[in-house]
Amino acid sequence: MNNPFSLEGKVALITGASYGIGFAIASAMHAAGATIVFNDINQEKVDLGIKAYAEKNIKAYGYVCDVTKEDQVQAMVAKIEEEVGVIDILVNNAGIIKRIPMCEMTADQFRQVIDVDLNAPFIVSKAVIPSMIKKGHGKIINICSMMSELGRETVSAYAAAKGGLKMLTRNICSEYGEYNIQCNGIGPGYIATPQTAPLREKQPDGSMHPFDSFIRAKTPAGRWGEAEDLGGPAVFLASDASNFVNGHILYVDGGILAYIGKQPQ
Ligand code: NAP
Ligand code: GCO
Repeated sequence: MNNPFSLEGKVALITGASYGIGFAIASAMHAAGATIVFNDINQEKVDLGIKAYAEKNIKAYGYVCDVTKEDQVQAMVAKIEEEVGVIDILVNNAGIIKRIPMCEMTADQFRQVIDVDLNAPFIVSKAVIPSMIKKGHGKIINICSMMSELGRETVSAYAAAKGGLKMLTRNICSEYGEYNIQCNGIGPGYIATPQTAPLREKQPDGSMHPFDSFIRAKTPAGRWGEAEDLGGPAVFLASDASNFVNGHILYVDGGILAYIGKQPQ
């Protein structure tokens, strides 16, 4: 019986994957046999990514593309199909966050977050689905968030985008499931990457950032997640092992969504 978790012979595009969560997911998919394709917003970041993959003995194909620009995305997908092959697995990973109190956030700042975190997954998914239909199968994995379920101060745009991304995931499942395309989400908890670095900075007196202590108290595991913690769940959702899993958001959060938080001692 074939290994249902194998990604041998599959082409995986992970957006925004020069580093961080995207890089860890791409590395895990490579270990499962996938050919890795990634993009980043400028050549310098793509070159950094190619070097970082090479240091792990991964030959990755890198493309410069701003995922919010439909013309760039269409051109990138066409180039990938010509140079590497039809995309079997898409991970909509590229994302930004702006931590600003809502009433101090400009409409343009709000729109920028929605553009990358919600509009871009729509644009990139729309670009890859036609070839997936022709090929008879496809996997789309949207990187959602705990903020697909919960809010907190200063992340209104991000939570709105990630909440919308949860429903875009369910809608792609609904519209394209009949073509053997599975669209699911991964909802990471708090992961130690450049995106959350400001929340973990040591204080001037050397103490932990208050948010760091807050998250550790809210996570049963008592720790931040590592980007590598997302690799296995991503391989599962990219593989034949999940062919009857569709429209599901898999939370990889150390249990934070299940837990009221450490009680006072
Ligand atoms: P990160 O370290 O900030 O990396 C984000 C990546 O997306 C970077 O490579 C960035 O490229 C790229 N990107 C941003 N805008 C782009 C655009 N318009 N076009 C192409 N690439 C673009 O973030 P991360 O922590 O790895 O997060 C990755 C994903 O996981 C995001 O969707 C994030 O919302 C989500 N997430 C993160 C956490 C967490 O705790 N870290 C938890 C839940 C969900 P540049 O460096 O060139 O800007
Ligand atoms: C924040 C964090 C979170 C994480 C993640 C949690 O400021 O609250 O950046 O948004 O990035 O999305 O799942």
